[in-house]
Amino acid sequence: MVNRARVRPLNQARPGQGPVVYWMSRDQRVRDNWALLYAQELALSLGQPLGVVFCLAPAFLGASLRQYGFMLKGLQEVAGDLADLNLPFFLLTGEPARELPGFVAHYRVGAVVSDFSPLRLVRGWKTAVASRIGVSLEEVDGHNVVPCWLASPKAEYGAYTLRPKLKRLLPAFLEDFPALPRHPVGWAGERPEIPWKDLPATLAIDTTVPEVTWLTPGERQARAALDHFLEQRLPFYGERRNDPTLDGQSDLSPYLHFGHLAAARVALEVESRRGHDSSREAFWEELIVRRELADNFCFYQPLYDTFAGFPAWAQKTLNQHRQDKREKLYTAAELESGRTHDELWNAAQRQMVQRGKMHGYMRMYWAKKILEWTASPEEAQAVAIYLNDRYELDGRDPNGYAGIAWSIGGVHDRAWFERPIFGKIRYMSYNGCRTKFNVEVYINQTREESGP
Ligand code: FAD
Ligand code: FO1
Repeated sequence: MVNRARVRPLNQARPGQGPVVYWMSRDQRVRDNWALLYAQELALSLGQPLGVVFCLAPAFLGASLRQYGFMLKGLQEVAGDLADLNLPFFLLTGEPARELPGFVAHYRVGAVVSDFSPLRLVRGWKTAVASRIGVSLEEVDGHNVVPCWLASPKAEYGAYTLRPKLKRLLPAFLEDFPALPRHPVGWAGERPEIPWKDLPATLAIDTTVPEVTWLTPGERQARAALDHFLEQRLPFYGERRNDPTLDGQSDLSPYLHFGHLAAARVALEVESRRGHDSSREAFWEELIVRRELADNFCFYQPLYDTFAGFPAWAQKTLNQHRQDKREKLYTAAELESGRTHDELWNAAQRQMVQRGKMHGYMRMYWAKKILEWTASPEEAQAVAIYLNDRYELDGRDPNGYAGIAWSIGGVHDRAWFERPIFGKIRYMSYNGCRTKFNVEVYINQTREESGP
């Protein structure tokens, strides 16, 4: 049974007669998917067919072919796996607020189940759909181990305030997933063919940011990447994760962002292993505390991508330093092309543009330098979000809005020694990086990555 504490109603309607539909958006997977498992339980209790629908929005927070290509290949694998379970997969294209109600009416759907995202755009879709369909819309948080609205009733100050709440609730929510049985009731209506290969062209997707080739999308590849991380990298994560010249991170974020892999699955696997406690602890802090803190931030702070979303102390100190002289000023275009005076920063920018995944340690330095080299914190945050969401495979994610707000606006951080421009926002320097890792090696590596 799916823990009903993971489920919350988004309208007052009750499930009616008719097929049950899982409106898939964030958790784009068949295995380990609480929203899909709950939708099936509901369908079985009503003796109804079950279908899965994904609505392809024509534009999503600056996503380009790089992200849509990765996502569509993953969805094609989902459609195939669902078919093997007697479950149809429907791909709608257009604005979800319009397409979903049309779909519900056309197939006389009796109940809709959705997964959870705290992003304003997605919440706007859900609010519109909830009010336009005459049947129930329920939301299931299968992205966080502890449902976001249960972990805390408010925006947390930092990891240190959310961590004890998660520790207390985790035992009840970190549970293994049942396998999804083949659905006994067949879907009555027709199932339109999905023109997978011509979709990008028909969707007029921005193709200026090419797909990556070093990472293969989909649930199976995500599981393989998890196994590789557990065997080869987890034991050294503690000491290697902050050295961008090493492959010390898991490289799981694109799979977690698109939901090809459940964070709870990663947590269950990490917990089942023994030894390397400091590495497992360090990884746990990022995977569970930092990631669920980011959803907490976006869920309770709707202004998560603006200056107003910064804590009061940070707004105050940044305001006090608005007039400070900027030694360097770069436009968004100069920053995007990685043509600054700082070779280390340029290397990080190059890595993001070419590889679609900047090293986690460099993201902090990268964002903080944008604050230093632009005319205002607002411009810095806007440029960082634009570049992050345009080039990162894992972009357009609460982790990104929280990461950028941490770097530029002190979110989930504390005040540090006051200095020009930054005020009391934590500062990071080129020389500081030199004490942490071999800067030349990182710079040369990213040059090689960009190829000839
Ligand atoms: P690992 O170190 O292997 O971590 C495993 C998982 O833990 C990650 O996949 C992620 O889900 C979580 N995690 C790790 N670090 C953080 C963190 N600081 N905050 C929240 N969760 C974390 N992450 C994104 O997923 N998308 C983004 O767009 C993004 N933008 C960022 C921008 C800035 C300025 C900063 C400072 C951080 C950003 N992060 C973002 C967080 C972090 O850098 C990435 O999650 C991480 O580098 C992804 O690589 P990985 O999966 O190999 O990380
Ligand atoms: N979710 C959808 O329901 N429909 C989309 O068309 C869609 C496009 C998309 C493109 C890039 C990307 O990074 C995410 C995208 N998502 C889409 C949303 C995603 O699945 C997550 O819900 C959020 O990004 C994180 O909350």
